[in-house]
Amino acid sequence: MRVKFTASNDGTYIEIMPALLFKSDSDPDRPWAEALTALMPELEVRIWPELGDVDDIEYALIWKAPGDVLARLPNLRAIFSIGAGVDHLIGEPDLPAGIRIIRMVDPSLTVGMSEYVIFHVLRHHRRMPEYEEQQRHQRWCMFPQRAPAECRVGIMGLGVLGRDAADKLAALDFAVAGWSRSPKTIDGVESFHGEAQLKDFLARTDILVCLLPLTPSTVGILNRANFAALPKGAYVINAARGDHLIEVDLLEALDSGSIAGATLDAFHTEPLPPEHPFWRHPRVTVTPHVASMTNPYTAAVQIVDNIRRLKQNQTPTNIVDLNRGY
Ligand code: NDP
Ligand code: OXD
Repeated sequence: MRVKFTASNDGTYIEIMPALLFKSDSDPDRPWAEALTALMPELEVRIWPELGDVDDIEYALIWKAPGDVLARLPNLRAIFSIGAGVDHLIGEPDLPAGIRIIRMVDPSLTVGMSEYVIFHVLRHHRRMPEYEEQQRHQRWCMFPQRAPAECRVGIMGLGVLGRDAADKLAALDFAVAGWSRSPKTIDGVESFHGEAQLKDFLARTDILVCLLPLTPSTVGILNRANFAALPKGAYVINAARGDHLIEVDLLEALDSGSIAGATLDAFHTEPLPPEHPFWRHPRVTVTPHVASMTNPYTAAVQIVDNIRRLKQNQTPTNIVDLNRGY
């Protein structure tokens, strides 16, 4: 790390903080600059494309920045992802080698995701789309209601987000299981792991929730073979990435009745093109990649904490393992 000093008013020398570059086409820059400098007033936040002297920039906070933007920063030490997912970075061909990538772990992002998952699980479980359809026809008909303990929710991915959603659904009395790469022991949640246990996990799942990172081993995991392993009439919630889903396989499974319906928050092409069949499908609920959103005012805490760690040559938290891809 380079340390620069400047003369202060009282004649002493104070250290100049390196700068952080912010770049995102979808997140407003002002709240981020405000939130970061409230916690670390000496941090200079530069907003793309105003790079200034690139030698000063040691940190980048980004969402979907082309790798060549980062390759222009000779003294870059860490890249902070505005989102929990880092697939937007890892696939970048010009990403400078050897720079640590730090993913977003933020309490309000976690709460927001659990809220989304619980809402869509309950909406399906309590048959709300059917009651809404009835209301449109002034029809009064009571459907049988299953207890939550009879409804088996299966969460793919038991990381920061999947674990929180699993705990909260279990507290609501749902029969919850999770599937991850490594085994887990979680009170009230049945744990499955690895390729070998995937089919058993799917076979016991009435509502499948995808909260996996997008990596070469999870791309296309919501596919025909895995839909066929679910009980007939299962429901699918994809709150992770569009490329987890083979869209035509879902449309086929919906048409055949093997899948009863789906809530989809992320898509292969975003925004979802107007002609896409998901928009008009009666059993598909579309949300525009809003399952959970990073709140700058809470998320800035971990970024500033990690900048402090880096300055003190300590290991930052939430570093992405580039071999695993998450
Ligand atoms: P984590 O890295 O904390 O957790 C990932 C989980 O997935 C871990 O349990 C991991 O297993 C498991 N996993 C990874 N690869 C495999 C595999 N091949 N087979 C089985 N399990 C696997 O991620 P988060 O919980 O923080 O976030 C998950 C994803 O949610 C993000 O990557 C992002 O894409 C998405 N997201 C979407 C948002 C939206 O608004 N739509 C908002 C925020 C996030 P193990 O525990 O064994 O390592
Ligand atoms: C994320 C997202 O990864 O918002 O955080 O998609």
